[in-house]
Amino acid sequence: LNQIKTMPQQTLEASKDQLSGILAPLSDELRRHLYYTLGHYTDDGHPHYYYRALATAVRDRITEPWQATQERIAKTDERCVHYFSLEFLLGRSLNNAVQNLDLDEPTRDALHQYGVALEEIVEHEPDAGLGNGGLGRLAACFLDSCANLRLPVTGYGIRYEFGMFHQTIENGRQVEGPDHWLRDGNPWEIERHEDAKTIRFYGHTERALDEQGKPRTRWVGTNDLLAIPYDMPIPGYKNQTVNTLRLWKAEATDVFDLEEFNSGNYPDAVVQKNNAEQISMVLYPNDASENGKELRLKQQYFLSSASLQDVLESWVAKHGEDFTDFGRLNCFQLNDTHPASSVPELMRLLLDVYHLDWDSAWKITTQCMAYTNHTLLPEALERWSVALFSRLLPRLLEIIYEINERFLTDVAKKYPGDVALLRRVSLIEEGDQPHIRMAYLSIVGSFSVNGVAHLHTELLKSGLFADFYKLWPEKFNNKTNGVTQRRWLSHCNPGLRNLLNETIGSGWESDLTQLSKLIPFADDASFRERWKAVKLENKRRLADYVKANTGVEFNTDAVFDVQVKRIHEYKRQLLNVLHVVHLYDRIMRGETKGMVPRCVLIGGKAAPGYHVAKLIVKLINNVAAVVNADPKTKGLLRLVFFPNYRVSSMEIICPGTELSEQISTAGKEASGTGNMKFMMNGALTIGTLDGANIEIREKAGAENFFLFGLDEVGVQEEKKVYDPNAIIAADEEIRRVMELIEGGQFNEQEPGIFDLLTKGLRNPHDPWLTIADLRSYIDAQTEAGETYLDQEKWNRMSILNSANSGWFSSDRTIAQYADEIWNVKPLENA
Ligand code: B1N
Repeated sequence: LNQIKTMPQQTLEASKDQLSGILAPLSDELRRHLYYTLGHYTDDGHPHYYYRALATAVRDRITEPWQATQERIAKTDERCVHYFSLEFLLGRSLNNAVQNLDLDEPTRDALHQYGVALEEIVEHEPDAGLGNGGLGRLAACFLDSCANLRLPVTGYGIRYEFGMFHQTIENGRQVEGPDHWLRDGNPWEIERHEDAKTIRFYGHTERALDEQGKPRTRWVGTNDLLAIPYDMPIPGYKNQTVNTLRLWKAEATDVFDLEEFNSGNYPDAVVQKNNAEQISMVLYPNDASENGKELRLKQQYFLSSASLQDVLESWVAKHGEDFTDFGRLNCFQLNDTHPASSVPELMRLLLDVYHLDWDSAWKITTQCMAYTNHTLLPEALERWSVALFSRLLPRLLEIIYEINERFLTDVAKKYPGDVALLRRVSLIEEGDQPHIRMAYLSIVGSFSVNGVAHLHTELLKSGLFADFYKLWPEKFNNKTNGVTQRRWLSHCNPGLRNLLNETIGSGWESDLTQLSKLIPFADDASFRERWKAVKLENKRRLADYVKANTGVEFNTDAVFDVQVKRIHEYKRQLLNVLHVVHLYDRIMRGETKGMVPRCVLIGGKAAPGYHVAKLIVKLINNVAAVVNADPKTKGLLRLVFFPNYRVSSMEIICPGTELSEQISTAGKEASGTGNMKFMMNGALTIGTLDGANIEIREKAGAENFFLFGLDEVGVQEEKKVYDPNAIIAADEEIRRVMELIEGGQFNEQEPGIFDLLTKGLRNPHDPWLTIADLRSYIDAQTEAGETYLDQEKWNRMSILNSANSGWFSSDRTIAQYADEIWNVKPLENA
């Protein structure tokens, strides 16, 4: 190493050239890694070792374009983007890399020598479950699209030792287990100890004059730890571009406290190490809710500080301490308010470390920060207690106070005398225990604020952020979410991929709008047959998967009706269950005329502390047990709760789905992204006018979407008069459904356990208005069922959904971020 370090630049370049010729054909590399890297004889290879060896061989193939891309990014005089997110829900990487590097054939050939199939090997990769749900998966789709579009974008996150918990079901209830995804090592990461950063907590601030006699603030007496970066490659699609996802791991500054160690106090010596490493130990499993824990705030600041230091240090290495162009050449996209401490932290670094004056630092900060909001739910809006903040991050609190003071002074100038306005927009919520409003801090510190679907952005402007919209209308914009078709169509649905390629060519893989070429084929009966055959094959695959994971048989003649997403009251899995109970009731009454056979699958994780969500899981499982055991339902109705739903299970579930359940209370689901995956794969949607459903319906055509329920305005109106008990009493079928559940049909052994749920449904203050939408939902389900009986019609609608899904590619979303927020251009080819 020292030899290389002292080599002159020319020799270094030359040795790189030599290196690039080192790699042998992939099959030799696979053998080499099995034997030399992993120490395994080729014939004792457990499939797990094939996975590791293959992943390593494929990663070697990424190294050169990765290095080349990073060098181009380092050299560019154009703007670069840094995407800050507490979550990146990547799922598996091997197949993605093989596909994007165009290594499918050599990979299969290489595995052939051992008589194993790629499909079998990829199963041995654990999901990188570094996220909760839509927000984390969106970040992963965005990275894929950025690399596909050759944009200079780096992701920054946390390398959680334990990702999203593992869910099992015992006696119908969710049981959480640890997800030790790194146990067998991670071939996709490169540790870069040399780029470690110091992160500080606690302590206090002091003011003193520096050598030039200028007043300076020093943050002293801190508790320090290290952030160690681990880089993961994000390969673009067949374009020689490889971006970086940099994930930080927390470590103690010194592995052992030597004094403690030498004095024989061995256990105490490791305390510091353990405390430090806690910060990146586990992902908080709360989706769309905050929990206010100190460790969570530590995680947030840890990410912000390490990542900002990283960008600033690279800047200084290249430009010296001249920050004139920093704001023009950098953009930080904040994925919700989780990394919002980046605003005061960038100010701190510019003021206290690089000694800029306030106005210059603030100008730079507001030139490069951009904020994406992902939810309107009040329980998810982050507020940190001032007391906690002042203890943990005293210097940042001072800076936040000063931002607030200057901001309120400006507002007062614009709206003299409006004290109520000042109180409303203040970054500090006053009260017994004052809190910092992280969303407001993000808005004030950013040049761009965006929502994630048209309706969501409109509601932000007219509701939650109305005062800020009035102050700065130009900051607000919409970026409707999207998903990557490389994973969510091409990779997960090879049957459909082949049919598409034969029919319209393969251009859709990097330009999804080309799917519109399919529209005329909706009227072609022979094409419809082929479409249906592909779906049938995917349904078989899904049925096998369901059988293997739950023991329940899905009949492929039935309509496959699916709702997979986090379990949350606003997503209304309860509404789905009520409909299943209604179908069961019809079957028991013998009223099955015109009823289409249905297999209903529900999957998702409940936050461990969310009691009602966990009870909903229990209800689904109990209803499933009764329905599936009753001989009368045979051939007509099945219900399963799919355990441990995750990215890799969606890759099998989504292609086999025919009816996509998107049934949230209008105004509550910011966007949804599962809805888009299903649409691409030819499922029809049954849904409310919520989030991106509205845009899905517009693109698909109203006649190709099963709409039901109140819209957002209707929800507001209904809340004034809502009387669920009157609705139940007046509707015979709904009354029967409630009586079945309340009568203990599904909990004979455990009386009363579902009372909380049924009472909630009957409560006039039920915020989710489940009973208000139930009649309309049942009718829309009936219509969907009748449509399914006309297979020609159904398949036509299915083709048109897929053909019109081009808008929902994250390539489109990212192109809009690049043009309208980031102002970045694709990297030139080397
Ligand atoms: O973000 C997705 C949207 O498609 C979904 O509609 C939205 O619910 C989801 C705190 C969240 N919003 N907020 C979160 C996640 C973790 C956490 O700790 C909040 N997730 C969403 C992508 O835009």
